[in-house]
Amino acid sequence: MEQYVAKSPSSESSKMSSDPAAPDLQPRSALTPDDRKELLKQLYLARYFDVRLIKEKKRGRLRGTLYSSHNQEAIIVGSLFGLKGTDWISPIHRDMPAFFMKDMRAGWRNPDRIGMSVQEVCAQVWGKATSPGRARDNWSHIGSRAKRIICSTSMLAGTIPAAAGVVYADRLDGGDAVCLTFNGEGSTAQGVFHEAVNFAAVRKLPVVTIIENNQWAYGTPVRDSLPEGLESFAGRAAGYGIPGYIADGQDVLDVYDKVMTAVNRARSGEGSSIVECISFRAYGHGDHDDDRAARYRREFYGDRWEEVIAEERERDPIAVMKRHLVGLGEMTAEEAKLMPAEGKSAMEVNDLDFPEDVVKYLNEGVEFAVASPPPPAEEGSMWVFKEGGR
Ligand SMILES: Cc1ncc(C[n+]2csc(CCOP(=O)(O)OP(=O)(O)O)c2C)c(N)n1
Ligand SMILES: [Mg+2]
Repeated sequence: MEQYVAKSPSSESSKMSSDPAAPDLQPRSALTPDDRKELLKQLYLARYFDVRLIKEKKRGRLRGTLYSSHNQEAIIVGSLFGLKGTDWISPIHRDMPAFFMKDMRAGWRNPDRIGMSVQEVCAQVWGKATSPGRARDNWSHIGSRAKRIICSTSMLAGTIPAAAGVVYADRLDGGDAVCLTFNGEGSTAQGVFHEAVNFAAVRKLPVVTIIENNQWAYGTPVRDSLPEGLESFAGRAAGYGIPGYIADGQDVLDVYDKVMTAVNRARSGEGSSIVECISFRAYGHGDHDDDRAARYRREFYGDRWEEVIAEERERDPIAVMKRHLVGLGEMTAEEAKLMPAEGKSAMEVNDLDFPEDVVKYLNEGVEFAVASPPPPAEEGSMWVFKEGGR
C-alpha cells in the first residue's frame, strides 16, 4: 500500500474547503509589524518551554511524562493570537504551552490576563503545591473557569462536547464567547467526535474544532485512520454541513488566517467549523515513547526516513516565520540568522539560540516551581470522595 504522508501546504498554496477571503481581506492583513514580531517571539517561547523541560528531565530535575509540542508551536500560537481574553479554550496533552499563552497579547506579565501564568504551569509540571493540579498529575489535567480554560481530560475528543456545553451556556447568558478545541487527528476516530461536532453544527454553536494533524496517533500513522476516499480530516466537515479549513500547521500566519476566519464566523452566529492544521510530530508520543517511535517510524518511512525528517525540519515554524519577516522587509537576512533555534532538537540548542527575554520569562516559571513546596502528604487522599462525607 502506498505510504501516506500528509502534504504540508505552503502558505501560498494552502487551500480551504470553503471559499477563502481575497488575500487582502485575510485576517492577517490587519496584523501590524509589531504583531508579527510578537508572533515570532511567542513561537520561540513555546519552543523554549518544550526544550527546557526536556533538558530538565534529562538532568534528573523533573519526573513524569512529557508530551512535546515541538514543531507544532505555530498551531498553538497562531490559533490563540486572535482570541479575546473572554474566549474559551479546550486543550489536550499536546498543547501544554496553550495554558500560559492564552491571552498573551494582553501582556505576558499582565496580572489581568485571562490565561494561566507561566509560574502556575511550571508548578504543575514540577508537581508542586502551587500548581492547579496539586501534584495529582504533572501535565494537562487542569483547567480554570476564571481563566476560561476547560479542564483537559485524557479522553480523546472529550474536548469538544465540553466546549459545546460551555459556549451553549454562554450564549444562553447572552455572551459572545467562542471556544477553540484542540484535538489530534487520532481523536477524529472517536464516536464522541461525531456526536459533539454534529451537536455544535446543528445548534450553530461557536465551537472551532482544531485538528492538529501531526501524522501520528501514538504508533498509528494517518494512513490507518483516514479512508482512501477522503483527502483530509477537514473533509469530514462537509458531512456536518459546516466549513472545513486546511492550514499549513508550520506557518503561524496561515494558522492565524484559517482559525480567525472560523472564529469570526462563530462569533457572528454562523456556527462551528473544523480547522485541520497539517504538521509533523517531532518526537515520540511522549518521551517514554521516543525510542520506540524511532523504530516504528523508521520502519514506516523506510528509505525515506531521513528525507522526511529533513523536509519537516526545513519547515520549522520559527524558520517559516523568519522567512515571512525577511520577505516583508521587517527583518534582514543577517538578523534571521541570529538566535537559530529552528531545525534543531532539544539537545542541540542552548539558551543563546533564543531571545533573552524568552529565557528570562521561562526562568521565572521554573524558579517559582523549583522553590515551591510539594503538597502535604494528607492531600493524597483528598478530593476523591466528598470531603467529610460517608
Ligand atoms: C478515548 C481514548 N482512547 C485512547 C486513548 C489513549 N491515547 C492517548 S493519546 C493517544 C494518541 C492520540 O493521537 P492524536 O489524537 O493524533 O494526538 P497526538 O498525540 O498525535 O497529538 C491515544 C491512543 C485516550 N487517551 N482516550
Ligand atoms: Mg496525532
